[in-house]
Amino acid sequence: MGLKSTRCSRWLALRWFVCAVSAPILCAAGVTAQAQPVATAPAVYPTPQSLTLTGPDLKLGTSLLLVRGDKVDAETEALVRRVLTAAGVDTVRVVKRLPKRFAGDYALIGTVNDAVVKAALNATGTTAPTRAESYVLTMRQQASGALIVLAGADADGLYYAAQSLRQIVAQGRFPALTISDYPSMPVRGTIEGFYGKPWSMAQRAAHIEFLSGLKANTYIYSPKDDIYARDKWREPYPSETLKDLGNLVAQANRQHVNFVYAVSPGPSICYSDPADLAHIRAKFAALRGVGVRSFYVALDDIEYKKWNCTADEAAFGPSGEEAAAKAQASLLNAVQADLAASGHGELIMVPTEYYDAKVSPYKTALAATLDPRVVIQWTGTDTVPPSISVADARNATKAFGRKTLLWDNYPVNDFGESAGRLLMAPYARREAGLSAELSGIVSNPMNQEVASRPAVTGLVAFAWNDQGYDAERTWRAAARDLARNDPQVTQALLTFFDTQHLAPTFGNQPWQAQAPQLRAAINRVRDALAGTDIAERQVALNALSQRADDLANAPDRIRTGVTDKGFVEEAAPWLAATAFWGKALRLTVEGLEATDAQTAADRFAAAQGLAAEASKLRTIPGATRPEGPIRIADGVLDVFINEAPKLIYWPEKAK
Ligand code: LTM
Repeated sequence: MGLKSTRCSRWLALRWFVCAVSAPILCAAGVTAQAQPVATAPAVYPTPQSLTLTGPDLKLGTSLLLVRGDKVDAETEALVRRVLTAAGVDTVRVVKRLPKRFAGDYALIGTVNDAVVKAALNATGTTAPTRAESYVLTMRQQASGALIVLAGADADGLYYAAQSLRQIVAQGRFPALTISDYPSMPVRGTIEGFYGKPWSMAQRAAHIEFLSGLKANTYIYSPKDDIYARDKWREPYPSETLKDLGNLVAQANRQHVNFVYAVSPGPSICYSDPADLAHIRAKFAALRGVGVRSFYVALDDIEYKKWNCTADEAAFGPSGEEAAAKAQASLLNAVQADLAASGHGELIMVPTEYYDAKVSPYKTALAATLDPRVVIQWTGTDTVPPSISVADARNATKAFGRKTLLWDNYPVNDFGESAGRLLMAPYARREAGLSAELSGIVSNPMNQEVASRPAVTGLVAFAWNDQGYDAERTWRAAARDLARNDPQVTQALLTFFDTQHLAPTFGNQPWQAQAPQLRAAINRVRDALAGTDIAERQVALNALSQRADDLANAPDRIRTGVTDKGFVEEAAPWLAATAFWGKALRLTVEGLEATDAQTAADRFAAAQGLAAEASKLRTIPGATRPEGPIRIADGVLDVFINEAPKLIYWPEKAK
């Protein structure tokens, strides 16, 4: 549906709003025709650094004249054209420059190096974007038509301007505004760095496309279970795999996402052996052959207190943390020198001590000997930390001798505490201000690619604009994206996400609580039952009963409403279990509302039967490691269903 078909009803709704809320007296006096619609700010994620409304919404006709700068890439132009089509434009004619006198609608796309862009920015009094990846998007009335200017400081910035335009137009409006935007952190994206079944090439392609829509610029390929990257890292990839990786790289390049390839030689490397350096060179050369320009050496989760070969003892001295750091640095410096000599690309590494920011002999030796151009990753104050503050990052800068790139182990679910869980809470507890101390953040996602998106959306939005980041709003926006803007499907997803809200750490204490919304509804019932106000009791039970129905119905609504079937497949056992638990909760509420002992006992027993059925469901075999029973709002729902019979007392015991 284009803009035009919705404009009339929106206008009427807006006029009603103006009359009812702002000017009832004027409306009563019959002067409604003069009321101006109130323009409102559209939702753009990540939150732009600056968005200013400049007038009432614009109207776009069906034909438009397009001015292109010299080096607009095909992907960006195609995206802008798709957006214009979605906005109801059916004819786009390319012209050389903007006219002196405007008639009709115009769009201009280009970078600040283009004379046409400079002229347009001057004419509209807009400050040109200068920082890397920055852009300006202006939509305004110009004479009788609309003028849309997308100006990037560079090709990336221009692409992001087009992505912002896409998001705005998808909301069915054409607001007059100026967005001036740039990323707070240079690196934003994902590291496919989990244990268990790697993503398929199709999942990776979908993920890269998803990242590009959020102005994220990095995808790091580092699946722990790719044998050619870790266990058998010396062996070359089969040509088919290499070809598939090349296709991904090409897509990533088109969509302004940097594809970084990581090798993990740590389990068996002999640092001093020239043959092993040659193996790394050969691996990277093969990947360079299919278009990769950025490389990574992963040295996490390896033994570093013992050498893998006796030659290393001769080269670096007795084994130990400090010697390991020096050996790693010597290898990485050689690889970095290769990359510098090849004239493009960068090197990233994750060290063996990645899980804290404490100064140690290993980190001190690494900081002192590793080429300062090599980017170092760390995961926070723990492998899965409860929070990350600016002070933590500052400590990491000190310990590693350079600004670090955060590897955020969220929403990854490959460790014991996360068995049976999808991690669907908002991205939270990262302190605003981290952009001053980090070069960026990449998320380690779940094996479930689509289900990872709500968390990744939050992470990349935070990395884009940490000061302007709103965890809850971004989370709801991510649900809306999955629901393709359908409000009921969005609500069903948020109800489901609440049951998967627990985010474990490596210890006993989770860093995000389980099912906060459901817990609040249950606690309200507990409090009401403890009190004497019968009306309040009924209100609380009604609310919980509604919540139970929402839970029971959410799976079907998600199955039919979420168009990305990947989500439905990945979440299948969780959706099945949610339906059971929703019905079990409903029966529990009925038990609490029952007017005789037998009915109450029957309902409680039926609820527990369904809960037992739900508890038998397990994760999809082979999909996640570790596997386990499916958890749905555990510690909240199961506890309440168990305890509910004890919350009321019947004088006659039911049989
Ligand atoms: O976090 C790092 C640097 N390495 C591994 C990851 O591969 C793994 O996915 C996470 C979560 O279990 N933990 C790690 O230690």
